[in-house]
Amino acid sequence: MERTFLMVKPDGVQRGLIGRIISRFEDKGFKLISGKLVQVTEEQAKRHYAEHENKPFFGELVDFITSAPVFAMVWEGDDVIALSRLVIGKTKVAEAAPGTIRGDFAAHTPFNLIHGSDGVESAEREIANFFEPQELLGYEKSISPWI
Ligand code: RTP
Ligand code: MG
Repeated sequence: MERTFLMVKPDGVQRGLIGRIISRFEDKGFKLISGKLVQVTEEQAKRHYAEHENKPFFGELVDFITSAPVFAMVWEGDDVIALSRLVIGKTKVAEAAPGTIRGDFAAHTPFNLIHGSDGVESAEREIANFFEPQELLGYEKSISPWI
C-alpha cells in the first residue's frame, strides 16, 4: 500500500482549515496513519525543500514554512501520491481548479495551504523527516473492500 506525506502549511493552520483539509482526504477514502502539529525547524525545512535549494524563492519558502506550526500527516491508499495531488490542485493558485483544496481556499502563491509528496522516493524521505517509524499506525478500516 502506497504512503504519502501531506502537510497543512502555516497559512492553513492559521486560517483554521486543518479539519476541512483532512475531510477532503477522508472523503476520498484514504487512510490517515499519523498526524501531529509541528513547529518546523530551519534544518528540517531545508531538508524538506532540498530540491528547491537553488531556486530564487528558497529562502522565502523556508521562512514561510517555519513561521508558525504546520499539521504533518501520513496517509495510505492505492495510488495515494498522485491522487492526493489531484485533490490538492495545481501549485499556482491561479491555475488551481475549483473543487481542489487550493482552487477552493487559496488566493495567493506561495500560500497554497498544503504540501503533498510528488513521488515514492520523496514521500519516504519526507515521512522520515517528520515521523519516527513507531508513529505510523497500522490498523484495519472496515470499508476497505469498497475503497
Ligand atoms: P508542494 O511541494 O508544497 O506540495 O507544492 P508543489 O509540489 O505543488 O510545488 P513545488 O514546485 O514543489 O513548490 C514548492 C512550494 O514552493 C512555493 N513556490 N513558490 N514563488 C514561486 O514561484 C513559487 N513556486 C513554488 C509554493 O508554496 C509551492 O507549494
Ligand atoms: Mg513539491
